[in-house]
Amino acid sequence: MAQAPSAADTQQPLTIEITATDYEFTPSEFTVPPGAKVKVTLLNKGRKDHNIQFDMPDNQKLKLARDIKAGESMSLEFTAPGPGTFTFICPVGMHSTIGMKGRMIVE
Ligand SMILES: [Cu+2]
Repeated sequence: MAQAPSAADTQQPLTIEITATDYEFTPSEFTVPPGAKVKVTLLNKGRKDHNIQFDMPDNQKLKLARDIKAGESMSLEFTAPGPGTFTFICPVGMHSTIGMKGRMIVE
């Protein structure tokens, strides 16, 4: 009889969908459990290019492989760190200073 796959093998990532407009993320806050597999999909519904960059522990920055254009979407997968609050921003131009920021709460 075949062995059942372990929980780790079958764990599906938690999918978080975030919409980028000029110049806002919706939602701008989400919560995930520590150590969870997370898949963030950014959908660009603005006119400008956008990206999403997470400030992770140890000064690590995680962002999409490239800025995405209007109408495009792209995903980023990572493992949630330990408990805490982690900011994310749009690293394109000055977008973060005019509103493109949010936070990921790990708890
Ligand atoms: Cu942007």
